Amino acid sequence: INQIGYYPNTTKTALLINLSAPKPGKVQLVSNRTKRTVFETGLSAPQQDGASQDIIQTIDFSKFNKEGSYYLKSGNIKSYPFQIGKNIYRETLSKLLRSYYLQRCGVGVRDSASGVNHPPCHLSDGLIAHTDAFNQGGKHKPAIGGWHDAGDYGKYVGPTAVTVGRLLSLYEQYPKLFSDRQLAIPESGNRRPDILDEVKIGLDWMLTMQREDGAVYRKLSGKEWPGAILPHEDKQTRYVYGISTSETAKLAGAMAMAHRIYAPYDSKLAQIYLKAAQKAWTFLQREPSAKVDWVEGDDSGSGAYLNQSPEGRLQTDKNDRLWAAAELFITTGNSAFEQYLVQNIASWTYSLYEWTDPSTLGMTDYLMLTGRKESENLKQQIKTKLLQRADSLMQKVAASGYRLANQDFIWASNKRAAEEGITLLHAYRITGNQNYFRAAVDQLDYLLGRNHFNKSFITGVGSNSVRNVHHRIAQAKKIVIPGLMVGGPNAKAEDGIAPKDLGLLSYLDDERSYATNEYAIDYNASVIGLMGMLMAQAN
Ligand code: 9MR
Ligand code: ZN
Repeated sequence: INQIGYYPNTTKTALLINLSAPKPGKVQLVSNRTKRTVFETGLSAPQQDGASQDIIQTIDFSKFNKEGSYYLKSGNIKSYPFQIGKNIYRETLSKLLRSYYLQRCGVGVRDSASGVNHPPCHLSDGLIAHTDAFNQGGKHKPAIGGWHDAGDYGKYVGPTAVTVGRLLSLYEQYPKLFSDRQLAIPESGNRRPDILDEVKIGLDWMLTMQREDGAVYRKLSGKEWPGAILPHEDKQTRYVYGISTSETAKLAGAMAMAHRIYAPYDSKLAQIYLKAAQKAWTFLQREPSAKVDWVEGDDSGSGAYLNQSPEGRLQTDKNDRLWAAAELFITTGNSAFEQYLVQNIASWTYSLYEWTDPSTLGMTDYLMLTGRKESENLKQQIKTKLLQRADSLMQKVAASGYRLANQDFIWASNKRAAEEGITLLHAYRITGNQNYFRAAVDQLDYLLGRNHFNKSFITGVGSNSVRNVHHRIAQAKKIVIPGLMVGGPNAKAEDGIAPKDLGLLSYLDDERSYATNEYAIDYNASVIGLMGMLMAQAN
């Protein structure tokens, strides 16, 4: 089951997996309060799921729509309890969002609710790598603040930018999901929605990674991966690596969005964001092809986050530039940016939103936010590509026992499930076709427990959720930090801990499994995006 629950007026399915005969014929939906059966339904014929080899039978209780707390019963098998209700995700959404506060760097975090507790960390960030003798001297580039990327303490412009982009886009589409005092963070009570206070942490750190000429450094980290220590105990020298046109373009996209979204609250700040975006774009005009300053060894103590070919060159930054151009057009109305889109749309494919390619966010924003008649042609092309993508996802969902739109069981497959769900919801919004909506629900059902492991992939959410996340603070403190989504099944299992080559089954709830059981800021952003869009469109 989805361990949180189901909306009253849409699809509700649970799965029975790998039952040995004899299979029970009927399934009862039982009220938790009265212990009475309130609904009875059958089981589908067994279907084998290709990605796991599991034999799956579906329980469909969509017809039942009364709010309340229930469980499912089939012979002597009982499910965890779950809700049917209109507001099932409210608390979970806040939990997911609040995780960013716990990732803050450069400040002390004292949080009794989660047990995260450490003094200010990484206060010397950072030294520009390769400026002179790598270990002595070097130019200082103050870049304190921001969020630790994941279970590690690196800070990276790529994932920060796509995180900010996903969260701001959700806010921009559905501001009513958010409010001041929603997250109990230090800024709560300042009359600005807490989500904007939290996203500002990421934005302001990205500003520090920009050079005077507009170019942006890629990342900030030490040369060695720290052990399971608290962040303030990580005393190694931290370096600023870069410059890259990819990160420069991603910063432009995020800052252009930030300008229009923060303007009603703080016009001075909004101006700073716009200037940063424009400066970045100006730099890109001077550097029309993809370029990165990268030296062997740069990635020794941090994630590579490099869209790199074997020769060490950036493959492309075109999709980053598209995101930037779209957001700059929406923000400024300057037709030069729209022209850039017109020139590049033919070769563009609608793909999955991630740090290697954030272009779909720009294109869907353009679809939603551009009202002019002159834009119809471009919008039509974006729509066509989006719906092609959505229809290919629908085929994957139909062929999958777990009804999964993402069949790439690689690093961060859970994030991919969430992002494909978002694409399906865009298709639903455009067409009104309920099938897309239902398939999007399927993706969240999977993440929240309707899967092989009978486990919710988000800590502290659901009756049986992942606990042993690869996360240095959690490991050092021996705590479970709530509201973190882990990467999930990854057949390559690069950590050598989770089982390899098992598709959907290549996953282990083990803190050593960084390739399947780590959390990252951009994973949470994707599931927040999916959940928030569902919440806004469900009722
Ligand atoms: O999420 C990232 C994934 O897309 C990459 O394939 C993988 C390998 O480079 O790295 C993942 O990001 C990790 C990063 O490298 C370091 N910080 C933790 C991130 C989550 O595991
Ligand atoms: Zn830190």
